Amino acid sequence: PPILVFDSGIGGLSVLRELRTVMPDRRFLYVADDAGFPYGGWEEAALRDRIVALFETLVADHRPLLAVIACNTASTLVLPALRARFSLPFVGTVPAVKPAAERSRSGLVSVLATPGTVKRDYTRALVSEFAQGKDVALVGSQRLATLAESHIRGERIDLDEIEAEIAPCFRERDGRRTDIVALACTHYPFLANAFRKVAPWPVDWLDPAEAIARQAARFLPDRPSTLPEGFDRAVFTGGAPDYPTRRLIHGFGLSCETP
Ligand code: DGN
Repeated sequence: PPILVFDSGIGGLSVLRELRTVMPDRRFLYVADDAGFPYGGWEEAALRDRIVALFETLVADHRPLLAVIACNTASTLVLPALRARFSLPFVGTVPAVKPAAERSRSGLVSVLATPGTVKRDYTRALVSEFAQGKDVALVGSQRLATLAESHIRGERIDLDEIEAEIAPCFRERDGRRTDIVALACTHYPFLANAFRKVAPWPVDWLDPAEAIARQAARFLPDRPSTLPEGFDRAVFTGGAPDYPTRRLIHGFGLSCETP
């Protein structure tokens, strides 16, 4: 059985990449709920119901060993419901507030995410629990996940637009400046080079994918003796994806399927 990696789109591939490095002898099933993309603007109860309903089918059809919710917008909302409903282990991706706060020397930290993740009670609780004494800006962008999707597909992206989206992350107080920006949407690591190009000054861009992969590996201590034959697969809830998406998916060594 595979490890299921779930996102609203192709951003979770940034997590899949690290999962494969840490667990090279596992099979993966990548699920993109592109019919629901983007998750950032969804009403909370409706999004929770949608994801739990999708997992009813996914768990019944594929019997995964473990599921990685490679999406902050979903993880900050739906993990308790998934864990209550299904007996397999779930690993989530939630904003890396604690490591960002620990690593910052200036005390000015930003968390860049979707509007959904930024407004969650869960995210607010992380900040009050783990970033005491630090000045944390929660920055929600409606556009960046879509720009990342375009960029990953090889389309041109407008750097001025990216510059405007990340501008609120950069703050100055009493001669101190933001020195860490946590990437709290799995789409954003694909834009990291663009972010570096347009940032007003250098900062650490914190990508939690590797830590998530190591955490997932701890749930599966026994390694399979041989890798089962065949390809890792990708499933899109919106039906057959367009050509650039298929090319990208094949580039990740995944075969494309419709559910
Ligand atoms: N990749 C998702 C996340 O980490 O929050 C969200 C992308 C989206 O649906 N807007």
